[in-house]
Formats: sequence, structure tokens, C-alpha cells
Amino acid sequence: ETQIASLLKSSDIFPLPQSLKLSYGTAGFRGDASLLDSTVYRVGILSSLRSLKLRSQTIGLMITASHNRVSDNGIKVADPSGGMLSQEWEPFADQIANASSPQELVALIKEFIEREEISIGGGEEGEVWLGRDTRPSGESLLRAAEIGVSSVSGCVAVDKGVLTTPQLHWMVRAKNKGLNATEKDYFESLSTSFKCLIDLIPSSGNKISNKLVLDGANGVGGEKMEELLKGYLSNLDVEVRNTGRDGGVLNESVGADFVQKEKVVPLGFGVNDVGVRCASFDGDADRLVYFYVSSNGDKIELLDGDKILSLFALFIKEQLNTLEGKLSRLGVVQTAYANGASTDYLKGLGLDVVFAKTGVKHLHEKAAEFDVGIYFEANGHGTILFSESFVSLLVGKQKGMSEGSDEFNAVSRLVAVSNLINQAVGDAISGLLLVEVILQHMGWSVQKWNELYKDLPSRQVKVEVPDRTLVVTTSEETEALKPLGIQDAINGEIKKYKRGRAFIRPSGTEDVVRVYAEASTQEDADSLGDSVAQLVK
Ligand code: NG1
Ligand code: ZN
Repeated sequence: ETQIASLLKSSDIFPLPQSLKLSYGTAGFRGDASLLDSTVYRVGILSSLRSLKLRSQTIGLMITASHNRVSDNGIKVADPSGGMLSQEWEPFADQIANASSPQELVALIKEFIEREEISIGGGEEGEVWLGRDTRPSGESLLRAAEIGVSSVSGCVAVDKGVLTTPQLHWMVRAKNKGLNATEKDYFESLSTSFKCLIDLIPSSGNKISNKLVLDGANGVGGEKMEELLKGYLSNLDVEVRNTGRDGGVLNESVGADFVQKEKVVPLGFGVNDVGVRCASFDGDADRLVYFYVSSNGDKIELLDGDKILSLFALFIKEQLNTLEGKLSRLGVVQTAYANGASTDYLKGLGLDVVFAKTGVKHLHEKAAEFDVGIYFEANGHGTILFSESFVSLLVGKQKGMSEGSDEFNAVSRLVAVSNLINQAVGDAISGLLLVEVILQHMGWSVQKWNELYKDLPSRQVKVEVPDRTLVVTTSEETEALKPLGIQDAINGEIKKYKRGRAFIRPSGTEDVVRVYAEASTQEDADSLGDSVAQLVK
């Protein structure tokens, strides 16, 4: 009862703005930052309940709206594994976020606590770690989240300050595994395994230029990358631009989402960078794409998530092939946005390619079914998952191998990759380090890497509609079930183009319907994209 009274009191401070309809969506709640106090407060409560439910394990709460505009913000929950909040709890998240009064909120919470058999107030403890990106609204939203967390009795909020999204996920995962879990531990783990992989590069290979220029999207990623370079990896030659210190605006004409969707040079890059290896992070540094500026200085050649996935798959496969006997199942996971040429390439390597719905929670789940599962969204969000049993098998086998043999080195590389790559969630910093070391290992320039396969021309269009929920798709998202008849019309358009492929789906993070189109020429992809967009309007 005292618990209820305290919830009623604190929820009074954060009334729900009128006419706000929230949905947990692809990646947590997002919206205009000025409207989100009540939402983050309520998600704070949810996180405490989650921690109590999971026997006091630590839960993560990240305040970010990733690649969205700077005036937006958002919140998402990390489960104890470091992965996304279990989808079973999403309906509850939606319900409480939309509760229109403190009384309704408290009633929903009471009912949920009973149904989930969560006990509160009998000495049970809960812990929630909070992080935020560099958005100006982050600090006050974090305060609201803290109040939500600590309004549940026995629960404490720990403010971890400004972090990339993947750093917080990594720290939560480490904490619950009983490992050292500070930001320093994160940097040390990444830099140690990176150096280990560098030391394992065969000396006979081709040497490539070390130089990389990074577009930090004017967000948290550039800052953290500089910290890593300064404190831990001083001999890596990375120049960071768009750090946010030089007056640039977060995600505005910069960053991975901009570069990948618009396929143009981000601000701060141009004719002086022609041919140089460049990379872009998104606003919270969970996405990574590479590019190089082509000869006239305004166009780019994009190496997206699909190409990063292909590079990783090739390297991992090479190591696995060096081992005697078939020890593992390697698989890759893509979404409908994957370029058709990348899927053909991966299948051509003999890999098991599976498809998941948009949103990393769906890809992560499928990748976890393999011993080594690599997943990437075309936009650059992805990682590699190693099953614990496979890593222990490797470590066990290595003991009987002669040091320095090809097999021994392959095992050492795989173990180092499992430590370097963030296994909680896609991480631009750890992904970048892995790309860099693989390119050095292969002796490949960015141009050479780009030649693995040639992307089919594609085009993405956003269509603003009064109600995007009217578009309903199949589970693979490649066919629209509603509005009735629209899929037949889309098929009619697709048929007109060689290698034509197109689909529509409602965005889970923005108020738009997304159109994806692919065809054998850029003109055709553009024209297919535009005509499908017309059908949606
Ligand atoms: P929506 O807005 O649902 O398409 C976007 C990305 C997803 C995912 C989430 C989370 C595209 C086409 N969609 O989701 O892949 O990354 O944001 O950030 O890039
Ligand atoms: Zn992001």
C-alpha cells in the first residue's frame, strides 16, 4: 500500500501529454524530447520491475533516439544478457506508456505485478543502470527515469553518464556475468583483443595504409572513439571528424543513417578525401558503415552493413576452415533490406543465410541459434554471436595444439574476435576495430574490399501518410497484406523491371511508410521506388 501511494505521488509529477500515442516499436519509445518525461519515468518503473522479476539482475536503460533528429529523444531497455528487452514485456510497456492517469497507471502496474508474480517490499532488491547519448534533453530525461526506477521500493538507479548505446549494453552484460563492467573495462577488453588480432596477422601479407577518417555524426561515438585512441590504441591512425565540438548538429547531413540512405558525402568530407578509407557512426554509435569518396569528390562508394557482414563472414569462415573437423554451424542473418547481390554472394560462399524482420532484436534471436551467427542490417547495425559452448570447445582444443601452428592461430583469432566484437548488441566501435584488423589481415584496401560483389542499384523512399498502421505486412515484411490490393499493384510495378524487387512496411521509429526498391539500373530502381511510393500515398 505504501508502494502504491508512492507511485501515485511520483506519477503525478509526470502527466501524459494529451494525444500522445506511444509504441515500443522497433527500438523502444521515441518522439519529440519535450513530450517524453512521463514515458521515461514509466519505463524507469518497468525496468525496476524487470530487475525484481529477474532475481535482482541488473537492467539497462538507455536514453537515445539514435539517428533521429537532435530534438527527438527516446528510451530503450536492455535485458540482463545485454540484449533488448524481452518482447513478452513490450505490451506492458505500451500499456503503461499510454496510461492516461496516475490511477490507471497504478492499476495496470498492480495487475501486472500479480500476473508476473513479482514481489515487492519484502527486502527484494533491484538495480537499473542508466546511460544517455549527447542530446541536450538527455540529462533531464535521465532524472525522470531515475525517479521512476527508485519509486519502486528496493530499487536503485545508477547513472552511468554519457555512453554509446552498445557500451551500456556491454556493461550490463558484463555486470550480470560477474565480470568487471566499467567503461574502462570495455575499452581494455576491446583494445586487448584488437592488439591480439594484429599480432596474429601473417607477416608475409600485403601491407595496407593504416589511415582511416571517421565521421562521428556529431554524436557520442566520435568522442568515445577519441578516448579509446588516446588511452588505449595510440598507434591506430584514425582521424575523427564531426565530433560535435565544431558546431555541427547531431545527425544533420552526417552519420551512418544519412550516408547509407542518401548515398552522399557527409558534411566535413570532400574532394581532399578521394579514395581514402572512411567510416560513419550513427548518433548513438550502434551503426557503422564504410565509404570512400569517388573521383569527383561529391559521390561516394558505400560499403554498408551487408558488405561488413560479408567481410566478417569470409574471415570467420577462413578461420573455421583451418580447424580440423567440422566443429560448428556458421550462419548469417539478414533482413529484406539486404541488397540482393549480398545475399547471392553469401549463398555462393556456401553459407546458411536466414532472414528476419527489421529490428535487431529479431536478427539477434535468429543468430543465437548458430554456434557462430553473424547478423547485420543493411544500415550497419549488427554483430557476431559465439555460443558459449563453442568458445569453451575452442579453448579446450587449443590446449592440445602446438603453439604457432595454423590451427592454433585460427583458434586464437576466433577467441579474440569473440572478445572484440560486442556480443550484447551491434557496436560501431568494436565493429570498426574488427573491420580494420581484417583488412590488414587480408592486405585489402577499401576498394578491394568493395569488389567482393557489386551492389544492385537500390532506392529507399519515406512516405508520410495520415496513419501508417494501415499498412500491415507478412512476418518477413516482404509482402503487404493491407491495404487490400496494394500488393498486387506493387507486383505489377516490379514486373516491369529487370531484377526488380520492392516492398513497403510501416516504420517502427518514424511516422512514415518505408519503400524499398531494387533493380538492375539506378534509373530503374528510382523509378520503381517512386511508383511504389505513389501507390502508398
Ligand atoms: P524502422 O524505422 O522500423 O524502419 C529503423 C531501421 C531498422 C532499425 C531501427 C532501429 C531501416 C530501414 N530501418 O527502423 O533497421 O535499425 O531503425 O534503429 O534502416
Ligand atoms: Zn543507433
